[in-house]
Amino acid sequence: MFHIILFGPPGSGKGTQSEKLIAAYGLKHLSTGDLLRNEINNKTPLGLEAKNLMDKGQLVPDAVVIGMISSALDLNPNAKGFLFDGFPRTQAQAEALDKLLKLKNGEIGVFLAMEVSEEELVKRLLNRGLTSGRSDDTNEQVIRSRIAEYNSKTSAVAEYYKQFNKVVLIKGEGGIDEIFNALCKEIDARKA
Ligand code: B4P
Repeated sequence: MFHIILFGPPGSGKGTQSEKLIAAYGLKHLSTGDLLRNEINNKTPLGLEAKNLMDKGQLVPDAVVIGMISSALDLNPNAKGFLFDGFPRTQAQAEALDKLLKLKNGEIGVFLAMEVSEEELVKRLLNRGLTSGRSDDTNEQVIRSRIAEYNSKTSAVAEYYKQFNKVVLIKGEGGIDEIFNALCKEIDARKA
């Protein structure tokens, strides 16, 4: 089993590239953002709590997202491998993921970190907000809070995986296919 973490700030292309990668490699896509939006759409108590935080650009508590990922892993015992998109976002989440994978005799194969400038991120997300219906994409202040949350809490996750030599930096600006090809090259080099 080969597991991938697709990492980067909000708007860096994680969701966009995940769709292409799962089609190319037959992986099971686990996006904590999608799982949370599903809870919000179903108006569950967890969804109501998450919406409150997401609308302010803040992270949802670690215990909530770790619980969601743990259940998703259990629900997919026959997956060829997982593509983690938007998870882990804190060191506590990273440590929990490593433990969960170890229980299944697995580990992360590669940590792909996409790098995009702040101005490009804001531009992309405001643009997506015109059509996505996502309340966290329509307000520039909220977008900047999400980026600040990434810089203060999430970027350190890359440092955590550097100690295991798993981190590869990918230029996340340019054409979608060009970026996809760069991601595939790194995956193929490690999968073989
Ligand atoms: P997520 O759902 O993970 O969303 P995201 O980071 O905003 O978007 P993503 O990075 O996938 O978007 P993409 O670039 O593909 O998180 C939402 C919220 O959920 C978080 O703020 C947090 O509150 C909460 N949350 C989620 N996971 C959590 C966790 N683990 N712990 C705690 N809280 C958590 O797309 C952006 C736009 O860019 C699109 O319009 C796309 O078309 C465009 N784009 C993509 N690639 C491009 C390119 N190369 N050139 C031009 N445009 C491009």
